[in-house]
Amino acid sequence: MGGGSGDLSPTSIPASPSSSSSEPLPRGRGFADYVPVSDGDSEGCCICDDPEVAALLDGSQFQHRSLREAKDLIRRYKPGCWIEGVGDTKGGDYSVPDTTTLLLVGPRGAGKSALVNRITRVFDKDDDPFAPERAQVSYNSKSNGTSFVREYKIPRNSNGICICDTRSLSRNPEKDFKILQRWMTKGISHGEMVTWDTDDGTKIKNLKAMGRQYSFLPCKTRKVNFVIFVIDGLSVLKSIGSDNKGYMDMLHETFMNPFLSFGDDKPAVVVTHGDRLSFQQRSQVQNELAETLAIPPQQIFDIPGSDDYETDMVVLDMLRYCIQHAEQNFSMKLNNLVEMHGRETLAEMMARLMGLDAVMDVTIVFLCAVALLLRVSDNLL
Ligand SMILES: Nc1nc2c(ncn2[C@@H]2O[C@H](COP(=O)(O)OP(=O)(O)O)[C@@H](O)[C@H]2O)c(=O)[nH]1
Ligand SMILES: [Mg+2]
Repeated sequence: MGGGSGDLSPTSIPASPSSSSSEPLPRGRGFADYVPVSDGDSEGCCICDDPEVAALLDGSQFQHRSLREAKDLIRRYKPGCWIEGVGDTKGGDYSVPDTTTLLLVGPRGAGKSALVNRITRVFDKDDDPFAPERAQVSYNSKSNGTSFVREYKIPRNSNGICICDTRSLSRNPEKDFKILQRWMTKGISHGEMVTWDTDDGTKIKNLKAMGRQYSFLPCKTRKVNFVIFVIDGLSVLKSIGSDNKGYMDMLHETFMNPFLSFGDDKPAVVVTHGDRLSFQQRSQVQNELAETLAIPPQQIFDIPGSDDYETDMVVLDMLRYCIQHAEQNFSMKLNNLVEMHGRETLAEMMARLMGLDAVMDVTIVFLCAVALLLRVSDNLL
């Protein structure tokens, strides 16, 4: 519980090295708000010969430290360690998966696969700066895009978090609903071929040939624990400026699909292509999405393709948000449910028996009265 964030404390947002080119968007409290607390001794210290202390007082060092701490928080993550028990429950009462699974959903070209690479890059910078990209990103509109479900562990070779990249939504939300419902209720597995009703015979034949290596070895089916809804900010901006509201309507209809929500928890929204928009345009897109999807701006994460401190922080902030919400929605263990419901059922049965008791008492009194009356009437006759 608490995710080990106890050693972090909120202070002001450190200045971004890229703030001149892309100012941070107005956001809620996130990782970027967390920097190590100074012990107070440094205040008033004007001359400092100790290079370590000097480095700490230097703003860029603060940035590195806060980024490192945010990364460490995700690296240390194990499913179940951020559960906040509710009612009388505690961590052990929940059915915790071996890996917390996040599902990427979004229209074609929104940047789902690019997002997998962007997230991986945040950790690769420390682990293997020359590691190749993992997900196949579409180069242009001729590309097939992603047609098979692929899971990616975050960071590479770890076990805590798994992100599932999927085929893009079609332009027909009703067709998407069927497959989304299946993933959200029955689970999703690596290598699964995703077809739409609109795919013709040739397309399906080609997909089968492309996915031949997955055919005979079905991978583990994972329960989806939270959803990341990816949206291309550029398309939103174009839609705002035009009379055709088809794109926004499609986003709204899909986002509101009840199967994508966990109780009241709607998916986290990631906005891509921010590097191709000005600061004002990014704010405009964020406001429009908050309005259309009826979610607070804090649930919208503006993650452009750019590779800078600010972007890394938002990536980590988004991961933390998703994991926290996934953990809040882990289901309870069956034996706990049986135990809890068993207790309730027992109490209910007892109450009924007590009720029966009263009925029995009344019946006995009634029968005694009848017997008495019969005897009295016998004597009289
Ligand atoms: N400039 C820019 N291009 C992006 C960004 N995200 C994705 N792209 C590009 O958009 C195209 C579609 O991305 P892709 O990840 O394949 O979309 P998907 O269909 O949702 O998986 C690719 O050419 C990406 O390089 C971004 O944030 N900024
Ligand atoms: Mg893709």
